[in-house]
Amino acid sequence: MRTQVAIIGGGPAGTLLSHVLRRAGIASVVLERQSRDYVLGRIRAGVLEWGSVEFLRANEVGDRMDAEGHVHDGTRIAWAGRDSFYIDIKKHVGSQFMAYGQTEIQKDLYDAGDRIGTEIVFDASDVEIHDITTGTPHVTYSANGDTARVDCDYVAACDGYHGVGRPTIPHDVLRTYEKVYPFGWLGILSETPPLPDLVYCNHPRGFALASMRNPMLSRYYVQCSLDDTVDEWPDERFWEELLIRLPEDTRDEVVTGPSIEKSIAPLRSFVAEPMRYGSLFLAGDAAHIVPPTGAKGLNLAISDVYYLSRALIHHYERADDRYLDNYSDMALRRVWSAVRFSWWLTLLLHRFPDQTEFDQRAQEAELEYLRSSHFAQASMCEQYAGLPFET
Ligand code: RFL
Ligand code: PHB
Repeated sequence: MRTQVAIIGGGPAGTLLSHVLRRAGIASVVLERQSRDYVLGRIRAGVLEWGSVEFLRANEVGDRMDAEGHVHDGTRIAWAGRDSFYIDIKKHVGSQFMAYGQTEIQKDLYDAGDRIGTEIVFDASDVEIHDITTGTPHVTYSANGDTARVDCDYVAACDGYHGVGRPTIPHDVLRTYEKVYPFGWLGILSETPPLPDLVYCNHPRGFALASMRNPMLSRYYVQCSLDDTVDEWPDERFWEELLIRLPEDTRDEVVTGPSIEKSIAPLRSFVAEPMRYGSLFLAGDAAHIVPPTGAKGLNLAISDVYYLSRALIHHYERADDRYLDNYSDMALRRVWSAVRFSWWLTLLLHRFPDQTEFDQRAQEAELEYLRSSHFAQASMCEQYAGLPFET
């Protein structure tokens, strides 16, 4: 098989890239290790920056998002059981965000792919990248017991944190930066009406977050120990803990019910540089991970695809490699800014096992500053809403 761009990973980054390229007449093949149903069953992100919303719209995969997603002007923050305060993002920076599940975006992308004829191979195992510095790379994989080969001009590794793309880059070229946090997030989905706003809470017993997917689907999280298992958290315990951590002004509004999904995710910050090696480009979680506190992971995957698709389109349509050559630097500027913001918000809102009384008081002072200062709120809003894409 011969194509122009071989894409490894059929998550949001890989499928969006193949979709945008296909619209520009550039051929690609996506190799996804899992089945389509498996990918669609993973519950993950729920918040889209406006730049992500506009990029999806511009590529005609935004209709259902616009019909079913929920536009928000701001978000709530609470601490130490006090009443929450509203941070009005629209007022401070003129931007909004959209609550729309990653699962739904993934479904929209697969459906759009069926319509416009993008090529996705599901259940592709043993993917390997070859000759990445030669200018004539190829990728091999196994499917249905056979081995297949894809010859291509470029390889885009959109294969997430545990993929094969990043380890293909030699150790003496790749530089990685990592911070692991000493807790996880236990998340549940329940078919109950959500609170009207997202509410982020810092409570003495740990962080909590109220979020949503649609008018009858709520998403809630509580900070938990890394040793905890889902079995140790029956629904009754989850709801009891969530209600303790939520501020009084929101507690009474929460409608509880049986969970339909429950999972624990560890929190990590991670960046790999550079995001290009020879003909290989990394995009999305393959190159970077952020703790979910800032709601940035999916948005970074989308902005990487924005930069990479533009670079490939300029290469094929105009023989202009300026954006390809700048891809790593340009993408990493946005990545580091989101990594810093996600780290900062994680420090502000969580209780750390080794937190001293000094740390505690400094954290409270910062929360008070955020509550009372227009400037602190504007800075947070600018980053939560997402920095603009570079031209
Ligand atoms: P993905 O989604 O991991 O997709 C990678 C795909 O590659 C496949 N794959 C392979 N395929 C072939 N061969 C191999 N060797 C392969 N190895 C892996 C995998 O099967 C998979 O299908 O990466 P991508 O596309 O870069 O997308 C990134 C996002 O999924 C991720 O950043 C977000 O979900 C993070 N995230 C959030 N991001 C936000 O922007 N807003 C949020 O509100 C938000 N909330 C979250 C989150 C992540 C969470 N978890 C579970 C970590 C909340 C949570 C709880
Ligand atoms: C979610 O709805 O899953 C969600 C929302 C906001 C975050 C993280 C996750 O910061």
